[in-house]
Amino acid sequence: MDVSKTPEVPTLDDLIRELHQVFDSDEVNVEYVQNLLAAYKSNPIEWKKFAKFDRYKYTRNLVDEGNGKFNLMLLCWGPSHTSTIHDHADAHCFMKMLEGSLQEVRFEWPKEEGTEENEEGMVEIERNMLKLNGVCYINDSLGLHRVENASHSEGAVSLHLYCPPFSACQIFDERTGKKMKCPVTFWSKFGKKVEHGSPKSTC
Ligand code: 2CO
Ligand code: FE2
Repeated sequence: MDVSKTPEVPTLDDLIRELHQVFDSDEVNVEYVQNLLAAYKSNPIEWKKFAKFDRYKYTRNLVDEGNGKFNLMLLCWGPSHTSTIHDHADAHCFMKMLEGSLQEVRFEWPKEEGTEENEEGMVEIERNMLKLNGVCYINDSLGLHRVENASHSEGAVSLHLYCPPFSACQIFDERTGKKMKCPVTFWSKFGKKVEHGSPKSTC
């Protein structure tokens, strides 16, 4: 594979095929993956079957398990839906907009609990607007983030790739920096709704 050239990625199936190839190797070339995701132009016909919304909370919808190397999922954000501030469990996180737009707010890792520096709450580093077909990347060394659908009327859909896959992350209280472990659950897998036992926990 020549990583200096980005191949054409006409369809979502092509994108998934290319991603399988890249993540076959143990080294992740972040820039190459970003370029691949950017090369795919969102076509709703190809991903509509995975896009399942909930009224109250954004949903995670598993698209592909990447041979155990990565998880590819669609996140569906209703108007005003927002995530908590969270980390990415030592994984690479790539994110591409498929519909609508989202705001990403980045934060520094909080100082130790109970110290004076911690009293001001969490420190914001930057804000990025993610527009249709745009791509962004984060990992724990770059900080934490919260993702928000700032629109009060329009939904948004984003494609996320996590490598390696993870089933729990940490969430943070913006005011105190206090952290909690939180499971990462799916609303649907491969286009089929997951039946949640109780409690229906997701962060
Ligand atoms: N990591 C968040 C989640 O899976 C979404 S924000 O983009 O990484 O809920
Ligand atoms: Fe995230």
